[in-house]
Amino acid sequence: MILHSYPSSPYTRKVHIAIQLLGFSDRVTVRNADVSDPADQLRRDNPLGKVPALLLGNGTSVYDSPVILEYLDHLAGGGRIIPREPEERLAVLTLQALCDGALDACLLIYAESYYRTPEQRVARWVDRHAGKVERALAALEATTPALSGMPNVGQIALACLLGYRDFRFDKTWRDTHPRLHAWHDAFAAAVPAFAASAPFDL
Ligand SMILES: N[C@@H](CCC(=O)N[C@@H](CS)C(=O)NCC(=O)O)C(=O)O
Repeated sequence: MILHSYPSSPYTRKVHIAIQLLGFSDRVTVRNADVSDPADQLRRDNPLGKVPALLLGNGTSVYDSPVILEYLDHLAGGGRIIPREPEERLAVLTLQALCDGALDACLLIYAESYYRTPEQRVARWVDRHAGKVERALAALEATTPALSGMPNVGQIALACLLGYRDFRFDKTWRDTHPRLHAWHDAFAAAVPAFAASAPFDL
């Protein structure tokens, strides 16, 4: 399998963590895609031109990160990082959706500062997305998931969300969300793949 990846992408980090947790590192070749290059192989394998995308041995490709994690769980026999039991499964997938949605908002806020000059930036747009992140973190602080055994996709997404806050934003979330702070540090200690996939800019 070939994983179209990028080292600063939090969604790609989710996939790297799952690959390591499930023992698939030897079966996946990682390549860094150039999301800006129309000729990059990424756009052939994912018309959206987004990482992560996983090209399978049979030539089909799988994206986006929740779908790739679902595929990896299936490949590992199922029920490893996505619970089989419907109620638990729904809760875990909803946790993943909340964290991915907060990440989407973080990326939009970052893009506003990356692509636009200070004069072009729209405070109302940034505030709207900052509100999503704020509400998501407040909800997560109130219902921090228990951590024991194999992490599930919701917990993986939560770790990547908090890691992305550390990477692209200030670290004030740690002071304002003490339970999430403790949870993040416990996850980092329990899951070596988290530190191994720490984001960086190329
Ligand atoms: N919902 C997608 C989001 C993927 C995504 O937004 N990836 C970003 C990198 S962090 C990307 O490839 N952006 C390039 C672009 O949109 O052109 C997922 O979970 O995989």
